[in-house]
Amino acid sequence: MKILIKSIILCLVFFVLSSCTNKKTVLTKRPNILFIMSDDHAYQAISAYENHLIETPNIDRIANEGLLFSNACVTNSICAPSRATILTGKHTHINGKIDNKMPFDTTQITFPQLFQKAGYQTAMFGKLHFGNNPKGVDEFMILPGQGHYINPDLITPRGDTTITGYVTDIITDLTIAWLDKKRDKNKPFMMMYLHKAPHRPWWPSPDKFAEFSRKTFPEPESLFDDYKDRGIAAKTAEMNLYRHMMYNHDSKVRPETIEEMGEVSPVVVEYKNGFYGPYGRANEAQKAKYDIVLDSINEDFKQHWPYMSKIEKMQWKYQRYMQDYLGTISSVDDNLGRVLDYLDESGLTENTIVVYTSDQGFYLGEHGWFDKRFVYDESFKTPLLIRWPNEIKPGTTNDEMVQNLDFAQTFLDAAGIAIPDDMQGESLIPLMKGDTASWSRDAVYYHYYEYPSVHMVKRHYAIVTKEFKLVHFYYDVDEWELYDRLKDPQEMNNVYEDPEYTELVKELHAKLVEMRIKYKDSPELDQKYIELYND
Ligand code: SGN
Ligand code: CA
Repeated sequence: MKILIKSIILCLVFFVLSSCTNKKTVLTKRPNILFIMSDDHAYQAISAYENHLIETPNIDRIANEGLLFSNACVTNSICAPSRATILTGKHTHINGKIDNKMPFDTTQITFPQLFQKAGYQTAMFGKLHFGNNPKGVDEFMILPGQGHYINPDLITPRGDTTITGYVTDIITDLTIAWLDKKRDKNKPFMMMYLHKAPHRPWWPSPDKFAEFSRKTFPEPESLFDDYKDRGIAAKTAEMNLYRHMMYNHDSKVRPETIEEMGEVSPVVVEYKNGFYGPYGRANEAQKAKYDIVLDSINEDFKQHWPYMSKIEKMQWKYQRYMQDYLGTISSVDDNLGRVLDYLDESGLTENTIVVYTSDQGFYLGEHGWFDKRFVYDESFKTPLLIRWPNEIKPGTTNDEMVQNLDFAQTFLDAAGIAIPDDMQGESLIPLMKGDTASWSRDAVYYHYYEYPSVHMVKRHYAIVTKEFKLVHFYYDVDEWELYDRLKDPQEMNNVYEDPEYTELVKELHAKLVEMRIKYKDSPELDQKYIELYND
């Protein structure tokens, strides 16, 4: 009898304990998601990818403690379309946000709405650059449009406000404050922490401006590319450092210096009348700090520019560009460190998926360019680093063709939320857990539209595998390009007409047709978007 009672009690204790544990498992199982995205951050400027330009120890931490995707890419290498793809899990020809100008149909479902509905707490801080306020977020403070580096204005559900300081620090302060003080600690969260940096015109904080303006950076091999073995699109794009990068707006030569020196070109003419980009927003104390560095840049320019050859001008602009671009990234990295430390200190690290990415890549002087848009690697690829303790093996790398198209499904899958049937990507969870065998995708689809427009990159679509890239510039030209990604990683030779590749070209053409059908793109849609754009 005693034994029976004892076992009943034991059973009861076990039952109570196990039901408690179960409950706890259910609660803690739903992971938090911290989605971190910067704007125009090239993978060449993350030391986990390449370390010839900058050390980014905090971004690298995500890869060291998690996974780095070496072939991550976007569907359309420009800001708002990339964001629309991320939010909807659909290609831009389906969600309609084909370029930065076309409005987004806000009746479409975006993934934060699904998280909110599923009981997640949702928040967004920083640069959305989408044309609309976000849906499905409990709390947001976003920059209007491109936003400002200095003393940024912010849109909030309670009205607009302006905060004094440097944008990257401010976005981080807001993010940490929400995590620490405002969220309901009994619920999982999905947080979007979105940087403006390192977007043009690349304005660092005063201390990084001082630090980085003293550095010299190695030049890329293709800085003086003459686009000889490429098509018309590469030859006519307006993003060459020598020809199109502005001395005042981009390189921070003062309008007064330009006035004084006479024929300095190219410059943005209206800046001559006193307005000077982010500097114009700075208060006197901030200006005083920037002035110290601006004085020395301008002095150097006055002394050397009149005697510089074309090559030296290109080199001078490249150094100025890298100093400022990388200076802004150094702030992103420091601030990310603050967030990762906060997760550690508050015990959130273990159950939080941390994702670092950019809305697309960027040219850092490769092919003589800045900006993005092309399907050529530096802007087609985007950084993607993910940490998920106990699920992702630390220090792993994956080279599958994954896209920003996959993010929504990945996050929903991780949270156990049903994935809408019409999303067009795939969950990356199997790859994140090391299961490459079940991954069947061997090619991705790309389509860029915004033309004619700033930088004049012609419309094109493409199919890209790990080995090859077949591209069609189809708008006011009809040109095909093929790159052998393994033999020619810098994409200097279009081998479309090379007889050695005839068979492969045929195969890729057929595959591209299949792919356009699979993703529901078509010549009719191409035409529709040309007409809408020209309206
Ligand atoms: C601005 C930039 C361009 C940039 C576009 C789109 N010029 O027009 O260089 O390509 O934004 O960028 S600037 O003089 O205003 O800096 S995107 O990230 O929004 O797509
Ligand atoms: Ca961008």
